[in-house]
Amino acid sequence: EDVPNVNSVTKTLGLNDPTKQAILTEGPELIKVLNVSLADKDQLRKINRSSKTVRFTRDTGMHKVLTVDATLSPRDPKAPGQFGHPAAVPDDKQEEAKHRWKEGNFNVYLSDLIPVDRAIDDTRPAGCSDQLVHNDLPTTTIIMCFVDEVWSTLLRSVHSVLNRSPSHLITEIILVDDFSTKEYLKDSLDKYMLQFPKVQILHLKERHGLIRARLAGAELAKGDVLTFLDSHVECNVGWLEPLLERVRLNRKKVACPVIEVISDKDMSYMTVDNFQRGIFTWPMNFGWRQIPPEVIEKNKIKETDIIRCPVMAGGLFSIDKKYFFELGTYDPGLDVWGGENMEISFKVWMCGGEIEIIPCSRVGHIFRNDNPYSFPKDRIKTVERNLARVAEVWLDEYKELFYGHGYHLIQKNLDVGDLTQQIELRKKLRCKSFKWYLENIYPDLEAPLVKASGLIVNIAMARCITVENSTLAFETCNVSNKNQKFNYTWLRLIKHGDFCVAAVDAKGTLGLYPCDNRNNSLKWLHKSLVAFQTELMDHLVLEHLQQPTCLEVDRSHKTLRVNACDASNPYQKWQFGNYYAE
Ligand code: UD2
Ligand code: MN
Repeated sequence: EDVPNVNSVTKTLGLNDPTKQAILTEGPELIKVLNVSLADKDQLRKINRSSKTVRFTRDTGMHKVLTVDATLSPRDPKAPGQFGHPAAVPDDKQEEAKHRWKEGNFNVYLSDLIPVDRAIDDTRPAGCSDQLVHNDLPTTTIIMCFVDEVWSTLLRSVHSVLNRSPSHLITEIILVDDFSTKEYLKDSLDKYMLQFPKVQILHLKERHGLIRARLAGAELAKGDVLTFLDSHVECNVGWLEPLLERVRLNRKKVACPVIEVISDKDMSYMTVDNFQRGIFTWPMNFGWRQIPPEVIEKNKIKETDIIRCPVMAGGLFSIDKKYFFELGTYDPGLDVWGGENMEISFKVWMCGGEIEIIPCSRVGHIFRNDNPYSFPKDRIKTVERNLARVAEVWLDEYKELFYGHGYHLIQKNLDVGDLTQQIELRKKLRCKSFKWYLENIYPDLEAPLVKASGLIVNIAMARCITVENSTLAFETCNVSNKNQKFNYTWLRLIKHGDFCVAAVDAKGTLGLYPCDNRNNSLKWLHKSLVAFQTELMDHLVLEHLQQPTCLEVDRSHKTLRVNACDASNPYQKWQFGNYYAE
């Protein structure tokens, strides 16, 4: 019993989808199930009269991804940059263009020259336009936060959403102005956006930083799904439905588009290589890594196949709103910029979700060499502090790798602030361990818990350091002797169980001390490329002392002690049994 069309009633019922099933019930009794396209008021009235309650449930049918693109026949096909082609600065405007670069750290002059609603090529892999998505996709709120964004670029971002998204799926577009200083981002922006009822602008009263600015937007969102975007993007045709389809499939899937490149120099829209995963290297630097060709071949991975990612880039993704709040959103203690992509990625994976790149969804982004806005505090310190918060909450024992690779972080004595709530949250959500994450989600990351281990052999004498009744001796090496086994940690301790090798008195006698990561007198420099003297690479250097002091064997007594370092003295050269990293 198909019923044709009605929209206004959908609204009174608080439903956004044009096609639903009407389930007619009387008390608990099911009377009838109808497929209704809710555009026909009369039909709806009839239904309402004939039953006590009208309940609407999912229409589980599917349709081909909609090719919504209001820019397909552009008003001005000859305009610069049209169709995503490169634009050029006229000769007599070179100076001006150069001058304006710093307004956004990209070619602002050209951005202003090209249409705010330009057309771009459909860069989706073959097959994407034939894919099916469900009729009852969840709705989404677009959240775009910005600080001092370039006018034309911000507008182009908004127009690309409006022009290339099925409007029934967009509940609203929330622009969060993170306390911009530019005048045009106040009244003029508000005025301009009046023509688009779906666009709301939230002007923050103080600088929140992108993390808390996104959260301010999320608090207002009414859609089922949150879709975050940067404020200098161009959404390509068919970008939205494939993202929402994944979230509909499983509300714990976090869906990211392929991020394409809008050239900072000529504003051209460029596609990127397929098969890229979001990854990180120590100390938590985000990067892209191509899936190796042999893996693609062996597993017959297609260009349109979804790619699971250890981490996301950060800027562009769709997440179920309820799930985002269940996860405790972002750590609101993260400041300004950076690290939040690591946090949300670890949180999602370790607490039951998944992060995916959806190749049929493509969004261009202007990558810039430097942030075009100011940081309230030192930029580097801000990012390091954010990352350290993430490491402290999510990395478990692996946080030593983070600090070991960013060793200066420890020396700086970073104040990461209060973490109790974040740690509580992780417990409450019963999230898995970082070890689980490494083994299951990112097995190709090298993450040895220690830098070196095993015997500590003296090169000149081929004898080994040995623990004897809680003191240290020097004996014939024997790989099966447990008393000769040590770990050299990322934090530069030489550990034997819970005890650490140390110089125990002023004479330089060697002994064991209870380990303590904060005790600098327990730290030895060894085989570290970043060490202060490369010729001492094979030495074990006590780094807390003014004068480099090295572990050595006293030739006559064959005992251990520390002494002034001497690069050519083989009695000061040591080798561990195994090395796991540089
Ligand atoms: C990437 C992400 C970005 C974010 C960042 C790490 C992409 C494409 N971009 O760097 O979204 O995850 O890594 O934190 O994945 N903004 C504010 N307030 C601020 C600072 C920035 O609102 O205090 C806005 C800014 O205007 C922009 C967005 O936040 O729209 C992201 O900043 P970005 O473009 O400088 O970051 P990006 O792309 O270098
Ligand atoms: Mn950006």
